[in-house]
Amino acid sequence: MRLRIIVSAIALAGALGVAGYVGKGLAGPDRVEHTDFGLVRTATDPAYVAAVSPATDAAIRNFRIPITHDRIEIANGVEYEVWTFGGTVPGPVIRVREGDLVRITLANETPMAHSIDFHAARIPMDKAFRTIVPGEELEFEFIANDPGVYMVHCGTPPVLMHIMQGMYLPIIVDPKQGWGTEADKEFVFVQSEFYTEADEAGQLQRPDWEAAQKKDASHVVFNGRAFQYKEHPLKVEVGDRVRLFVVNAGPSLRSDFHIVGTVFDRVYPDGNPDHVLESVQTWQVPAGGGAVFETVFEEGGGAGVYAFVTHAFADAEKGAVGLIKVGDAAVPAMTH
Ligand SMILES: [Cu+2]
Repeated sequence: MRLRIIVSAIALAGALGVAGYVGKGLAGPDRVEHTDFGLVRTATDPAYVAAVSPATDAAIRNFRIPITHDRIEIANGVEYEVWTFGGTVPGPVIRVREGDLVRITLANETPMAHSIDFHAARIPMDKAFRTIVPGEELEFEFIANDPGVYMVHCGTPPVLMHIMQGMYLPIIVDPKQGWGTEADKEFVFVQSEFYTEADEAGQLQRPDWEAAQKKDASHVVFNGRAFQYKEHPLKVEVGDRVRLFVVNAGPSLRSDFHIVGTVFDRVYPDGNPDHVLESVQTWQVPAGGGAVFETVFEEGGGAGVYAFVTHAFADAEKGAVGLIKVGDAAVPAMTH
């Protein structure tokens, strides 16, 4: 057990950072970090914070993840009762480095049974990913030995229901040797779909189990809300190298990830740099998968507005479209 010295220090996450309460340990081999996602929620107003900060140099990382039931807006004027990790959909971004010891404390603060499944972990599911009852806490740990970007989700049956209700988050495992390039900006996109129908009053949406079984989504979204980055474009500078961590939470649809107006310099399927592909137009991220995409918005042709989409356009039409504003471009009025 290397967890010996913990120096408590409060540091609210930066404007771009991972939300949480962070206590940092001393430098050296026992560097320890604590993050409680119950204390500060990831900002979602006016849009879920897609920009991510670099990982700190901690080697042991403790995360407390509360499970909650909340009401959020999944599209303009569409409120929905969701089940969450950390109060938001998706839940908070977790970022660690290859080789880090990751310690999870899962706290079920809801009236029903839930669980958590880390795709980045090699760990017996019957222990770490077991379902916990209301009020119960579960602790487990793993070493993040596989670099990439991964889905984390509730695995309690019916899993389709727990995922369509919002129970997922991304985890980034930075490669030990780095990504091979210097990114100027980094963003996380979690694609997912909702299956909802209006209640009798036409106000609150409720889950549509039949539609979910037929994969007939009502909304397909990046980071939990339809069209949010079309209304609030992400901003980068001309010449920036942009790295995108894309996770497809599903529960059932694929993501054919594409940026209108550029070609990806690099794509790392599963987010592992050993899998590098070069000059890619569109890459499919399967439900339950992830990939890292990089592109440079070059000087010259760079300034302007670019759209990121799933190129499965029946899904893009339901909300999975966003904009990246490069330099001082005016954002034109666009239809979906
Ligand atoms: Cu659940």
